[in-house]
Amino acid sequence: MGEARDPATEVRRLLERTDELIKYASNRPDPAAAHRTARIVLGQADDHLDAIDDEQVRDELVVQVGRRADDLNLLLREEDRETELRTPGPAAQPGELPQPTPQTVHPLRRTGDGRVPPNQRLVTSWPVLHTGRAPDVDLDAWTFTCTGLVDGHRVRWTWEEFRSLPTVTSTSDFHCVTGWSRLDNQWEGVRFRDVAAAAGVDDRATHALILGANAYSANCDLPSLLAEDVLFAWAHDGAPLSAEHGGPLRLVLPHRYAWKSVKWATGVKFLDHDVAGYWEARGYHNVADPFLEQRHA
Ligand SMILES: Nc1nc2c(c(=O)[nH]1)N[C@H]1C(S)=C(S)[C@@H](COP(=O)(O)O)O[C@H]1N2
Ligand SMILES: [Mo]
Repeated sequence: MGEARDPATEVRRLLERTDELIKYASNRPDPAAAHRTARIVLGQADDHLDAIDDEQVRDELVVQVGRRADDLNLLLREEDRETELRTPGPAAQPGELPQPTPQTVHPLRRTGDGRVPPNQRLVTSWPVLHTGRAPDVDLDAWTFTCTGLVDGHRVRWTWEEFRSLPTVTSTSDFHCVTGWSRLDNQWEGVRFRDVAAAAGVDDRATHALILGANAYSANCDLPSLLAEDVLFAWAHDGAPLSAEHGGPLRLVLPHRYAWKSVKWATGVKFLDHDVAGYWEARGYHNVADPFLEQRHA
């Protein structure tokens, strides 16, 4: 027996192995098998995370392990589906119920505790996650636009006008689909429902698309958006929202995976039907309830 390795070193070593397996999977006769092996290796990395004493190092590795888990689960989900298409099961007998599609097994099997959704790890730092570059926003030129089923089909506010809507604070939890959760975030902003009311939303509206910089968007049914703790926020834990976290303004939608909490929000389109947002059109779940683990479509 060699000397026990430091858990952070062990996680990094296993992450490297995972990356190699993913990188070379397409050169192998059975890429899906390589992906399944990668998921087992990643599961071993995950097993060492709790033993890391340094919180900052642990958070950083939680984020890295989570990203790979999400990538792998998405790949395996597609591969499972392709296999199913190639090998259809026996035709259902009359009266037989259709069998549910097998769910991708998450390697990081941890149950939730009522407050923390299943397969999430707590972080105390606040990771930054987004596609593309954080935009440089000039508040003097900033506008927020509601379109679709609103008064006159378009309502537009300047920053000053937007800030004159009623300000509230709300404490809520934040769950990223890649597996980290940050509890007790104190947000300051304006409730989505107050924005909707000020825009004069039509009774026919059933859904909304929240728009962000760089053509990012997320969709949600309107009743869920009208909940008390859904905010457009400009401050977090007592400090103005930084540009990397979506400042000057972001959506906070606590009861959905965090990809729906659109950063650098520029407006809302109110609709009488559902339209997929950025990630929802790329294999992620349309609803995205973290407690039901609705990660991928
Ligand atoms: N405009 C925009 N908003 C976005 C994203 C993005 O790529 N672009 N990423 C989402 C994802 S996946 C997450 S987890 C959260 C992360 O927010 P944070 O960086 O403040 O932790 O922002 C969400 N909002
Ligand atoms: Mo995320």
